[in-house]
Amino acid sequence: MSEVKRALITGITGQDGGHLAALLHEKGYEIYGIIRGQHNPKREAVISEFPYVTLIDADLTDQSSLIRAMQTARPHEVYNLGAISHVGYSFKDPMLTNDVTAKGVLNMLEAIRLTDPENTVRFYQASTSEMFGGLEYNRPEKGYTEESAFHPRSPYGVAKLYGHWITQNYRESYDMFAVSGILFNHEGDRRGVEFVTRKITNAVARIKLGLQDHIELGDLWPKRDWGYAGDYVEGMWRMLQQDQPKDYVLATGETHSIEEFLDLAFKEIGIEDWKPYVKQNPAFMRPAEVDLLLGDPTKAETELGWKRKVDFPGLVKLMVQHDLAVESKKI
Ligand code: NAP
Ligand code: F7E
Repeated sequence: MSEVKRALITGITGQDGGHLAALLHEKGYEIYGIIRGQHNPKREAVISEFPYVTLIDADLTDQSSLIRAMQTARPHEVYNLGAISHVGYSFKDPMLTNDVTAKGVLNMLEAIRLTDPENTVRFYQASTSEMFGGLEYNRPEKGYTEESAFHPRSPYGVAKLYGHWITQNYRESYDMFAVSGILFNHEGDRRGVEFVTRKITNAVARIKLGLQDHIELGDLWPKRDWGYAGDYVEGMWRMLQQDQPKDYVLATGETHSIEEFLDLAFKEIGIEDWKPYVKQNPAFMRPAEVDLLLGDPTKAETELGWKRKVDFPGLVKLMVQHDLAVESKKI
């Protein structure tokens, strides 16, 4: 009988950590999740929703804690999803972003190397479309691919680019099975309310229920390639099941503005003109913006057999309906 596969997930309290834990559980994995802080407010929620996950106290900035996590979990696969992941916040705390989102990747890779002399552990790094940066002169017509040039526009994007290159460097230097998924924006019912899609669907639900009368946002013209997070964790897993370690873009191949997201979200509650409900607030604007992101997922579709299932209207509907259900329980 073959051994049960063990996975270690950093970022278990985040959006993707939840989707990935559910997916790996379905696949029969023994799952370990890294949680940080002596009083993490999300600890109880993770325990109650994912009772099959063994939580390990560790922090991406503390390498000794990662070594202990490796010794406890003895994983076959490590998914490094932990990060300071909010682009706007990364401008406010660039040093911490660097420590967690950049150096944290190196801490995790070294912890693996030190505890895995047989070199059998497979490593997934959560890279991002923010490494491309938009910009007219750096934009391929059919969307960014694994070969496109990078031009990050935020401390977050710069930190992620370090994580991307150090992962590639460990693959080339030590023959590790270490890969990066270059994922474009993915959203859903687990998305944090600090991100624009969930902020909108949460507000739309509350406006419908009479719990608030408007929403304050930053720039509405940027465009993103928005998919559903549940589809994307399947792609992460597939990357670690390949014969060869390679990097892959996961994207929908479509791009939409925040205005288009607002259109669909408000239509879902029967409002055709959202403008009276939206106020612009410079506090939510960034020192440098990524104007447009569009990914070309051809390599993942061809080699991994991966394709997104939820389309843009389906994503907006799913999120608004979820928030209506959650917010109506508060009345
Ligand atoms: P998320 O919801 O913001 O979750 C981030 C996770 O990182 C949380 O569990 C957080 O824990 C953890 N974390 C923060 N600082 C840490 C530290 N010092 N040590 C250990 N863990 C720490 O992010 P997500 O949307 O699930 O994204 C998962 C990963 O994919 C991230 O690396 C993100 O940058 C990347 N990514 C996301 C997208 C997207 O559209 N969602 C696209 C491309 C790449 P706490 O709960 O304790 O704060
Ligand atoms: O912003 C604009 C904002 O914060 C999207 C992360 O998961 O995806 C995410 O990064 C756009 C930007 O996501 C508000 O300026 C307007 O143009 O939802 P977001 P993001 O910056 O694209 C990438 C791929 C990641 O890797 C990241 O980890 O929306 N925007 N008004 C706003 N954004 C926010 N958050 N809040 C606003 O009020």
